[in-house]
Amino acid sequence: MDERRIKELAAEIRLETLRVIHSRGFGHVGGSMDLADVMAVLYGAVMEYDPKQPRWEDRDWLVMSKGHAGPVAYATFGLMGYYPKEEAYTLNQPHTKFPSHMDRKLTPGVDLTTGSLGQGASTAVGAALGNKIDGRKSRVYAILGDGELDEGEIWEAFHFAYAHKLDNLLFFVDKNGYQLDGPTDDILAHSDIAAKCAAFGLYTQEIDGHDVTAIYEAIQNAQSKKGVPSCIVLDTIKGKGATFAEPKREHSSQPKEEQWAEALAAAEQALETIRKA
Ligand SMILES: Cc1ncc(C[n+]2csc(CCOP(=O)(O)OP(=O)(O)O)c2C)c(N)n1
Repeated sequence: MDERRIKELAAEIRLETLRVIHSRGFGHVGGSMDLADVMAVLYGAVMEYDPKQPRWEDRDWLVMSKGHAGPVAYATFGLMGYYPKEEAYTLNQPHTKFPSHMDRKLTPGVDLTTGSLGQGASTAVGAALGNKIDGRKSRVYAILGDGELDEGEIWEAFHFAYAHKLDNLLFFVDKNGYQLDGPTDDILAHSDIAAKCAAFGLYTQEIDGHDVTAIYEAIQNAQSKKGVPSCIVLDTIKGKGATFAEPKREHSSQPKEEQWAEALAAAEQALETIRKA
């Protein structure tokens, strides 16, 4: 992996994610911005896909089970060439192809529809099982939120994935410590998430979710394990890189125009700094 390029891509994704949400004026900044690094590694260095053929049968799949993180996916897909990135500056407008939650029938690059938390884990399991039955090498990557783990369906999906030895399936848990109503520990504490995932039979690692090299190496390590599904718990900061959202770990934000200007300028600066390094 070209670490410098992937860090640059992550900064591009952060800037683009802000631009996408800015086009609507408000939205799910927190849980989108914290995924820029894992999206950069997946789309810049790991996944097999063809932006000109989004439904290519041998592609790897992404299931954004926390479907409210649509903006970071739309930014990534635009940057990777699925469509001109400016098309996503219609976020959640009437007749847009870019709804706030992700819809496989509307947006090129979206493999499965999500938004009702928990369901993405099950559909990811189905996609991984289907690819195995069809003899495809395709891998399925599913991104879950730590608040989303409150859904019992997630644990059923883990159980099924283990029992069916789905080693073509990798779950990420975005452990940012917050959900919609506040800190995850105050709402339904999970204790040690990685230990729980491991107890369900997933080969589990926990890493800094903003360290692109650690993410890449953990994915390689996971993929070397045969006969077992994997999980990577990403320790992240909700709102990472959005000046108005990060300090308060905001879930959704509706900043004033001057706050948008400050955030966009900071994200541009962060990108410039990486480009000049
Ligand atoms: C089944 C279901 N219940 C409730 C919601 C409303 N909701 C949207 S986002 C959210 C919080 C999710 O928290 P988390 O998974 O930690 O996401 P993150 O903090 O990473 O954005 C909730 C409760 C939903 N989308 N689906």
